[in-house]
Amino acid sequence: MVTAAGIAHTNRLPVLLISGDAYVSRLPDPVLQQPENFYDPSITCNDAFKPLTRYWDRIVSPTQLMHTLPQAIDTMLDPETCGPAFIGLPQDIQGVAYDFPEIFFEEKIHRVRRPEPEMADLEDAKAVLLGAKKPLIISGGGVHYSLATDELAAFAQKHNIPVVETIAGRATMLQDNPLNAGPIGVTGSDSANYMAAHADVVLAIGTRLQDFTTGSWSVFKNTDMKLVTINTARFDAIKHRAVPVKADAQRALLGLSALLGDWRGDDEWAQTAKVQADEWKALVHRRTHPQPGDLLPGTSSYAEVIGKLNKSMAPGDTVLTAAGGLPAELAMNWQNYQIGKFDIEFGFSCMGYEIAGGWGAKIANPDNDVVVLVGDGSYLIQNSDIYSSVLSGNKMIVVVCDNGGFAVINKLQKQHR
Ligand SMILES: Cc1ncc(C[n+]2csc(CCOP(=O)(O)OP(=O)(O)O)c2C)c(N)n1
Ligand SMILES: [Mg+2]
Repeated sequence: MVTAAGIAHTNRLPVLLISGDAYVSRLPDPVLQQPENFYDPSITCNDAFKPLTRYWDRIVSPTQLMHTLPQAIDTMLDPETCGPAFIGLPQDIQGVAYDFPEIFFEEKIHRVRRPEPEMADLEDAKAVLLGAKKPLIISGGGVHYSLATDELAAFAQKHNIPVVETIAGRATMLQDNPLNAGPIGVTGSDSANYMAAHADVVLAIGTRLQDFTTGSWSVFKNTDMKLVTINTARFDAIKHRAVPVKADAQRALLGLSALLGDWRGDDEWAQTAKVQADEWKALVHRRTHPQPGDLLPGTSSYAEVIGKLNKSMAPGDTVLTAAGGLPAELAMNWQNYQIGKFDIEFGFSCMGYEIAGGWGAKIANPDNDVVVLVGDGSYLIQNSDIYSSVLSGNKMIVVVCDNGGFAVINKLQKQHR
């Protein structure tokens, strides 16, 4: 559960974690599986969730639930604070009765908020963009979370700005959009990284700009590059001396577009994005269609598997992976024939997410197929999840790519000898 909390925290996913906790009375201490902290008896195992949750509480009186449950729910649903919430229920308190008021159990429909941008922030962002010769949009996972993919495409087209995608932001723009310059970063494309290297203004939308996106800040080569951000979270919006628009991505794109009016980015620059992306697509085609002599006889490559999947999946089908060599291969080689329906867990790149994640994706998309890509190493720690998914009647397709071990780790070990 702690690992799951970490993944949810990093990827900003709402999860409510409820766990038993040590006796508040301490009379039966120590009970089985109670590690006992020597210097602070109020610390229990559950304190391990604190760095990995957005809301944490230990219920030492049932009355506290009247405050804590609404706080936990709202924390998970607020786009700024969204992430896991934790509630610890000590063993003796679980047995304490309390006459809750009936009103507490009334059904409540929650609406996910869309924070509006402040005009002053939009004006600042506009001023920077108007000075841009080579503007570039980085589209992150927040664009998906905000359901802002239509607004992204409209904004990019109206203002003639090339777009590159982070891993979480993959499939926010269709592949055949001439402004789509590919995935950025360490596991990204030469085209996107070329654009990032030359950009003078970067508009980063719904991204926390993690190291695989920025290549540990090596992808931007223009020392005068200016960063504008759109993010619901202040924490992300103000990173790296950005000019921040702290707002929902959809609302901010609409607001900024209205302010920019007919302003359009440079045609030659936009054309560069297309030339670069076409070169990249040719390379992807070559990688996904190995020629005789490229591979050992009788073997296949990750890229080839991904290329075949990409072609064979029906609209509405989801592809998903998390750890090993597959995230990079999928991020690089996937062509966005549809928006979304694509999930690489790369906040942690956590082995163990794949099949459980696919199971969740199937629950969310019961009418379509979910294809889970998993390495042989990751498969070893989660094959029993398949059993659970079958028991619950959620069919998924699991593609196990067996390269005889922890290949990515082996490669890293050898490279850094
Ligand atoms: C829970 C967890 N433990 C350890 C790691 C570190 N790790 C990353 S990839 C990997 C090996 C994965 O092997 P496999 O699934 O066969 O993929 P391959 O590297 O062969 O592509 C390990 C141990 C991790 N990402 N997650
Ligand atoms: Mg392997």
